[in-house]
Amino acid sequence: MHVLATAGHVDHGKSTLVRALTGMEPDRLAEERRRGLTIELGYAWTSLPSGERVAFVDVPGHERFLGTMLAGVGPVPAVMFVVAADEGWMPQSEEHLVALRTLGVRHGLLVVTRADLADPGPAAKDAGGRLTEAGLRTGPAGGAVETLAVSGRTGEGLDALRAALDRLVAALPAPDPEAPVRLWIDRAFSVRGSGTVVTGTLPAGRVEVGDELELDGEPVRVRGLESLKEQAESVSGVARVALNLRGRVAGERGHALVTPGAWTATGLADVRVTMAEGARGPLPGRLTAHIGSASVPCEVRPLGPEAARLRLARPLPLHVGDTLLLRDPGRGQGELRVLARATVLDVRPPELRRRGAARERAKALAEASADAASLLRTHLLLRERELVAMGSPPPGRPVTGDWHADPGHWANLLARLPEVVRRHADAHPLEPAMPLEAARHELDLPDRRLVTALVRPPLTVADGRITTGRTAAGEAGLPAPVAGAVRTLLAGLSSTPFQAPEAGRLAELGLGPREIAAAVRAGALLRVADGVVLAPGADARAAAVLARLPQPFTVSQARSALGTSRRVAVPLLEHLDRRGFTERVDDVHRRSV
Ligand SMILES: Nc1nc2c(ncn2[C@@H]2O[C@H](COP(=O)(O)OP(=O)(O)O)[C@@H](O)[C@H]2O)c(=O)[nH]1
Ligand SMILES: [Mg+2]
Repeated sequence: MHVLATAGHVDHGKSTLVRALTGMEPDRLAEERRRGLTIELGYAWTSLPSGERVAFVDVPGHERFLGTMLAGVGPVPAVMFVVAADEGWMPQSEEHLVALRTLGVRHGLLVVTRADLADPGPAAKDAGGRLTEAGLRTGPAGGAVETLAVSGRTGEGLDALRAALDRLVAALPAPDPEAPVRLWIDRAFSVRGSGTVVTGTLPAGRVEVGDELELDGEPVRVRGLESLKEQAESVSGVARVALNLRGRVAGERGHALVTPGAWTATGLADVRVTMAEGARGPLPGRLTAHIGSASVPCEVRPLGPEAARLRLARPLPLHVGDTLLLRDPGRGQGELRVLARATVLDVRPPELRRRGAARERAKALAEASADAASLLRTHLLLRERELVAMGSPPPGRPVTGDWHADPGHWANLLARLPEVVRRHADAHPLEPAMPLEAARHELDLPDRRLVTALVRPPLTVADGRITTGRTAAGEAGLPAPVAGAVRTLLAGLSSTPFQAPEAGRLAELGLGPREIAAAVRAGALLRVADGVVLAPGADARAAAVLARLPQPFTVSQARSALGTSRRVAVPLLEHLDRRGFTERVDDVHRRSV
């Protein structure tokens, strides 16, 4: 199936033409029929000579309904542009063409209607030239727009138009059936007994009965599916679809049903602004942004000559590369209201707090494309699913897990890590190996796995810490000053192995509680109590001395046999009890075990 929208000035014969082609009535409202004026979007369909089915979204041409016209054209890939032979090019012909050009609609054909009332030649020549100039074409790329003269009244020219429509749809690019779904709702209503029904033009992707989609962040289940009034189990874009949704769903025009996780719902977007043909800047600060069937008030913050930040009145599901049309709802009659195209470059723009941040951002945006490489340049590190939700498939391989990195940023991190680890080692000589978490914090990384991925020889990771790889094994991993102090202390203990040095002596050697703890961890000292340290193995030697005493013995006997003070003897004996070298007999006696 293919979906085409109509376009053109009011009363030029759009609805009459759709009626003549399809036998269906696009103007469904009583008011529309009474006034002979399209107010709402109309829907009708038919089969072309080739058998291809084509559905029309018939739009209003009246200038008051430009918003509705844009909602109809927004999700549609091609147009049937209508100009009346007896009136020729008119203001809304111009406005619609500017809108199509701004939205990037490339495919279409020109129908000069009311050919029974006037010679279609002059209108065809004039309008044909304008459409071709606007880049519209009917056939393959590089071709021109085809022009057909018809009369909706006599039926003249309709067969030729049907053949031309076949040529038009044959040249339309085939949409990707695997694309994520974004179905802009153009109608929503409740059907008694079957919940909510929403309709729209599905531009790409596939919807199936039973699918779970999201509407404004809420999950919704597709209970039933119709396309052109026929029930279906599954429909691929491009197609007109009607979805029956389970439960009471607050769907309305301008909101979209989307594949969960595949879009970024955002109220803030950084964009490249391209002024519409004939529009002049600077842009007013308040405009209406149109995309799909949505029209949302927005604030425009200019950042640079072509860059701006849009703050939308409500979040929309966007991808980078999306095109928004910016319109001035306040303009009066005869003035061009379509002002600019905004190409989305970032859907999660960074805050601009620092002085000069806006100027820097404008520079970055000027060089940005709507792709993952540009997103990574701004965001530095992104997970695969974030890139997907932003609308850019990940480039190349992840740096670790599902993380993708800007190559420049990653190289910079690789260069910084050894320095960070070295600084940590210098600041923490007793525990020189840097915890991964500390390195993560220091490098401001969102995931510890990224730190691990940055470790390159001579750095190594063990037990959740990064070592510089320069610690000498001979000193049991102790920094040189501590190792030296320990050596001095042990030398002093060699002749009097149980005379643990006093606190003053330890301080003199620079051995505070942390240095002692490190030396004990390294196996260079034996700590029997707070502030009481001996050489490693001193406890076994003490046990041997005590075993030669008459059993049981008192603390006092032990103290003199060991040649030390009570300050050392009492905790040393308790230590020996704990180690199982000695045991208590009563309150005053112990014996060797
Ligand atoms: N004579 C003649 N009148 C036409 C033709 N097409 C449309 N009209 C008339 O022009 C008026 C506007 O047509 P309509 O289809 O509503 O225009 P729209 O506003 O572009 O949808 C109606 O009165 C139609 O009957 C045509 O080919 N020949
Ligand atoms: Mg009409």
